[in-house]
Amino acid sequence: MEIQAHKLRELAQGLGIDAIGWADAAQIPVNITALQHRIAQMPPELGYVGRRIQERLNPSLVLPGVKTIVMAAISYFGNESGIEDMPDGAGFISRFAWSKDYHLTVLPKIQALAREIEVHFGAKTKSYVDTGPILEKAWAAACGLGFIGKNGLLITPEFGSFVFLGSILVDLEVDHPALPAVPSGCTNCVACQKACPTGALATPWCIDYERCLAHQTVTAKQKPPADLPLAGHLYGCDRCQDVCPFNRRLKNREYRQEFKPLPGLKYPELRTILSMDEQQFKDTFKDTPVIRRGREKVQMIARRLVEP
Ligand code: B12
Ligand code: SF4
Ligand code: SF4
Repeated sequence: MEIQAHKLRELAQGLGIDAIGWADAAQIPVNITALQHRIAQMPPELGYVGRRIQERLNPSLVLPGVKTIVMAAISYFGNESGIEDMPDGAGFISRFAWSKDYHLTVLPKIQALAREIEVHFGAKTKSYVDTGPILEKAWAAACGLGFIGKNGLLITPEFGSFVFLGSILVDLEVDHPALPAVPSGCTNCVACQKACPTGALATPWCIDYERCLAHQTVTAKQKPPADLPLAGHLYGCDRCQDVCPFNRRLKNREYRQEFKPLPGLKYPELRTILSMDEQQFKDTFKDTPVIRRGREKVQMIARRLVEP
């Protein structure tokens, strides 16, 4: 049996998925030498990417008999300004963390689509959002959902880069070929490289992980290097996306209900963050990605922002 492309699209649309595509699971969409080179540059906290490299390069180790990788994109952008309007004394939380954790909102949609694929087509599936051994950006590009920009992110022509990606491995083929690749829209643009406050994008497409504030404020275990400017960022960073022309033209989009910013999450006051005890921290960030970072590390960054 094959998956009918039109039915797959219909199921995805019914679940609120913004874009869907698929690719032949046997055609690994990365240059293996480049990938290994990049993995060798990753800091220890991102070591998990390299540890499961065999699975990343061979999806049949994840789902035996896999024929197709289905990739989904869900936009989380809405009509709110970014760090440029942040008041004095506040710290910036990245857009992806203004609402309930995407592992709690996006993953259930991807799992629901996987279940529909199983029921309708008698397939076996395995699905992930973020945490699986899947090169999600590269597969999304291979599925024709968008191109990888100089900021290192998957950019869709319609929804820009503020999208979460989800992947479904399926042991069946689709009855239509993959969508054509989306040509790079970066051309001579260097807006993201210029906007990066730390120089982490000095080499386009190859983010300097140690200099990236997303890493330093979300995943790093140690204090950020003393000479690295934090530029107001408390948790995550959106600068290389906010300036991107593919996102700038999205202005005035209505938020989807599940991604509406929760009160107090966008520009929290640093003094308030620093005065929080464990219970107050939990009450404020409950169910959001910030809770995974833990109070001590968030306060460690807040302290740096208050006393640079
Ligand atoms: C590890 C990780 C991180 C790390 C490293 C990021 C990175 N660039 O890989 C850190 C902590 C820094 C991070 C930050 C963020 N992340 Co992150 N992250 C991941 C994760 C778990 C794995 C990524 C991975 O495998 N990297 C492997 C390395 C080797 O990839 P790479 O650095 O891009 O290297 C490639 C390029 O250099 C490329 N390359 C080299 N030369 C050239 C030349 C050309 C022309 C091209 C096209 C490519 C190219 O080839 C290399 C090999 O493929 C994915 C989820 C997943 N399972 O995929 C989410 C994911 C990539 N993250 C995501 C998000 C939202 C973010 C943040 C925006 C969060 C935030 N606001 O703070 C930031 C963005 C920072 C940035 N500009 O990239 C989303 C991205 C959605 C999208 N539109 O692309 C993902 C897909 C999660 C999800 N399921 O939605 N992340
Ligand atoms: S997320 Fe911020 S620090 Fe990281 S590359 Fe983009 S602009 Fe630079
Ligand atoms: S800001 Fe410009 S160079 Fe950077 S990803 Fe967007 S289009 Fe490409």
